[in-house]
Amino acid sequence: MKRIIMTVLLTMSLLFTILGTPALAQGPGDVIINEIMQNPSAVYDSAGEWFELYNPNAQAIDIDGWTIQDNDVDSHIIDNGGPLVIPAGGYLVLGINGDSATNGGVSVDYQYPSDFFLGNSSDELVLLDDSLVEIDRVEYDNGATFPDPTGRSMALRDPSLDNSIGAHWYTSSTPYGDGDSGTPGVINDFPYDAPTATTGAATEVGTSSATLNGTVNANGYSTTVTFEYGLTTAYGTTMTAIPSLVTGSTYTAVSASILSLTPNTTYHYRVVATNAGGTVYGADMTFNTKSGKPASGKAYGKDHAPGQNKDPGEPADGKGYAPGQNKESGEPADGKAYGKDHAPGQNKESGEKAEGKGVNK
Ligand SMILES: [Ca+2]
Ligand SMILES: [Ca+2]
Ligand SMILES: [Ca+2]
Ligand SMILES: [Ca+2]
Repeated sequence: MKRIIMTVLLTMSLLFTILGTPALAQGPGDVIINEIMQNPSAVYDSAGEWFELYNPNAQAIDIDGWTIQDNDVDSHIIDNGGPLVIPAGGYLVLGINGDSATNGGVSVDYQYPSDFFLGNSSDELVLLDDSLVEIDRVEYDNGATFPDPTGRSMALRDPSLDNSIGAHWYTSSTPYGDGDSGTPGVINDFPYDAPTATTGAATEVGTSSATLNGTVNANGYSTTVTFEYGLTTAYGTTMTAIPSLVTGSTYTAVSASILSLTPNTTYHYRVVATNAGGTVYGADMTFNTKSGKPASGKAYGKDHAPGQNKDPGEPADGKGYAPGQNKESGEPADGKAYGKDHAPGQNKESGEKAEGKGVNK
C-alpha cells in the first residue's frame, strides 16, 4: 500500500514537473502588491485604475481563485476561467478595464469587476489565496505616510521591502500610454542613487604584492565593492574588497591585498562599486612592482649606522659602496666620493641625480 501511494505521489510530481503546473503559494509574502494606480488622470478612475502584483519566488504562482478585497465593501474572487499565472520573478497587472484603448494605455492581464474601486485618499488592497490565507496587504493613508499622487502610480521601491510601510513607497515617474506615469507589468522605476567610487594610490607595493585602495560612498543603498587589476586597462582579475559591502552615506575606505604579481611590472587597477542604482568605476591608476633583485645592505660607509640606508629613493652619500652595489632604482646619489673602483659614467641608474658637495646631509 505504501509503495502504491509512493508511486502515485512520484507520478504526480513527475506530471507536475512535465506540465509545469505552478506551485501554490506557501504563505504571506509569496505574492507582493508592488504598484497601485488608485487615481489616474488621463482617463476616469472607473476606466483607468489598476494594480500590479509581483512574484518573488523561483516558481510561477497561479492566483486563479484567489480573492482581492479591502476592509469594507470591495471583494472579488478572481475567476480567469483557467490559470492566472504570475511567472517566477514576474509581474501581473489587474485592472478595472482590460481595454488598453480606453484605460489609459495599460496592458491589463486580468480585468476585475467595475464595482471594485481603489479609493483616492485612503483605502486597502488585500490579497487572499484560494484557502483565504492572507498573502499580502497594503493600507494607504491619504498621504500621511504613503505617497498620495494623482496621475502617477504609487510604487514599492523594491519588492524586498516591507510594503506595509508608507516610506517604502514612492511616486512613479515613467510615462505610459496616454500620459499617466507608472510601470505596469515591469520593474518599478525608483531612482536609486548610484554609489560614488574613487580609486586611491596603492600601498605596500612589493616585488609580488600590493594593497589597492579606494573610497566608496554607498549613497544610501547597499553597495558591493571589488577591485579590478591587470597589466592593461582591460584588467582581467577581480578581487573582493575589504569591506566587501558598504552601506550608509559616508565615505568609506576600502582596500584589497593582491599577491602573485610579477616583479618590476606596471599594473593597472580601479575600484568598482555596485548598488541598485548601477555600477560605478573609479579612475584607472597604476603602480610598479619592485625589482626582484635583493637590496644591498652591506658595506655601507662607516658614517652609516647599520640599516640606515634602506628607504627607496633615499639619497645616498655614495660613499664607500662596493662595486655594483648601488643599483636600487631611483636612488639619487650625490655623485661624489665614489669608491675609486667606479669609473666615470658607471653610475647611470634612472632617476639618479647628481648633487653638489655637502655629503651626508
Ligand atoms: Ca480611485
Ligand atoms: Ca482620478
Ligand atoms: Ca477599495
Ligand atoms: Ca511596476
